[in-house]
Amino acid sequence: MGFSKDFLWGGACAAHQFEGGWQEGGKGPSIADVMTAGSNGVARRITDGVIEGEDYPNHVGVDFYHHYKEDIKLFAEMGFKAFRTSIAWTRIFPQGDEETPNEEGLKFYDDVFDECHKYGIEPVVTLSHFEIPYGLAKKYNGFMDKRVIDCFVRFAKTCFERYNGKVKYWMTFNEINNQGAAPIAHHMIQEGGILTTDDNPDNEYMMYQSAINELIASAKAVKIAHAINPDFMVGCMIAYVPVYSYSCNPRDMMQMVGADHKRYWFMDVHARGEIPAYLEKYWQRHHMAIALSDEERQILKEGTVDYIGFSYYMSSCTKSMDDGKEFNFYEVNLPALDIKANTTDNPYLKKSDWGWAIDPLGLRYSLNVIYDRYHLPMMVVENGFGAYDKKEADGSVHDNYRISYLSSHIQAMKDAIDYDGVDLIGYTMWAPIDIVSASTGEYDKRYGFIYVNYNNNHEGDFSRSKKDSFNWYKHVIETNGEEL
Ligand code: P53
Repeated sequence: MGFSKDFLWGGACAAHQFEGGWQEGGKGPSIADVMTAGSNGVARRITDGVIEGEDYPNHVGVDFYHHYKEDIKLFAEMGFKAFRTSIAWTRIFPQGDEETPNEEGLKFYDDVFDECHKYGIEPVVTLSHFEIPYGLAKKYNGFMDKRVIDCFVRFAKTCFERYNGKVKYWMTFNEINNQGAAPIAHHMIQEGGILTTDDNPDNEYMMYQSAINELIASAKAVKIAHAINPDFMVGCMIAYVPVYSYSCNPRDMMQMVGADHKRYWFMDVHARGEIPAYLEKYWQRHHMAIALSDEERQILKEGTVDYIGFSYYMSSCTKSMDDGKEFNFYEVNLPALDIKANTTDNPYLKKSDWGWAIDPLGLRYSLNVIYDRYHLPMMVVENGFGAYDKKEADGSVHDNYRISYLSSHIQAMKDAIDYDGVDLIGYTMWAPIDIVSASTGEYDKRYGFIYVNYNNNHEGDFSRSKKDSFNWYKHVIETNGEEL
């Protein structure tokens, strides 16, 4: 009973949010390098190149680039079995479309992965985590151009070959489905490298076209990975925010189905290799001519994923709009960005300071729904609690709210294993060390077990210290999740 003996306990970060060193070792600019800092409730802006005087928090991150030995040592002290991070694409291909990779960038990740293995930590690697080269965005409008598929595949193949023997678990595109909830500029730029604006009427079409191109790129990468090493496990990465029906009104229930279709078709393609019928119908009805050849459809079929990686932070809730003739409205729930459509507060749940509904049982629900649908192994590759932490005069941080969030979610996973029999292979919480928030670009939205002395006003020396949750998580891993 409980978690398997070889369960992958660990933590997850993404290169652009914690490495810093944005121009070191020959690195080129990524899309994250032209994103300004926002704040709670204020979205980040994308600038036309790097403009002097603007605040770009990802340029420095929390300086993992120079602290990786110290940080990995702290992860090891907690007993991590796995560490999920991403490879910054622009360290390897600075502009994105070069023929040959940048050796200095490749060497950096050799060092990071070697450091992990020194402590018996298994690296779990995302290839593209909101870090598409800015060069590809500028020159090709990102994944709108099919040539960018080849750029990604070259990047993926380079990594598979180079880190064969050091990395076994891979993911292709982080939270590829966020752009599906609502084709807003922020997500389209972040996930597809498409330099668009919120008022562009072509956003929805572009979102579908570029997402399809990303899925083709992902499928090609999966095939290449297995040819290089049949033991490689290549997964997808979906932002799983289950949508609940507000009531038992059949209209609300159908609204829920429609919202699910908008968000999760990406997972259907990744796992089943086919465009779901509801999506083909949607494209037809809305006269969207999506370029997808028979040959590409075949690639999708042949490049299905080995496991489902997903993030879980919150659930959302939807209510039908009585004027609707069809039940496929957009569903989004990003209150921190003040984006809300057809979602409604769930009266049974409390929220974080950023408006994310706290719902541990929703994780058990999600594990069931996903497992029932695909029967594939699953990994919860992100789950965590962003909060304002208070550092006491003696340097301690009493983050019992984080412990309570994480322990209730781990209990939910345990129940899903013990009662529902789902196949869960790992849990990498987000994020073991404080880093820059993706949605708001803040330092003060903290997730870590490890406190980083740095804040929104760029004050601090990046020194690391342990919060109360550090020893708590260490004990969780020691007892293999038995004592929460
Ligand atoms: P931040 C939206 C909804 C759920 C997760 O988010 C999301 C997003 C988009 O921001 O992102 C993931 O930092 C993402 C990470 C991110 C983390 O969740 O906005 O994969 O890069 O940092 C937490 O609080």
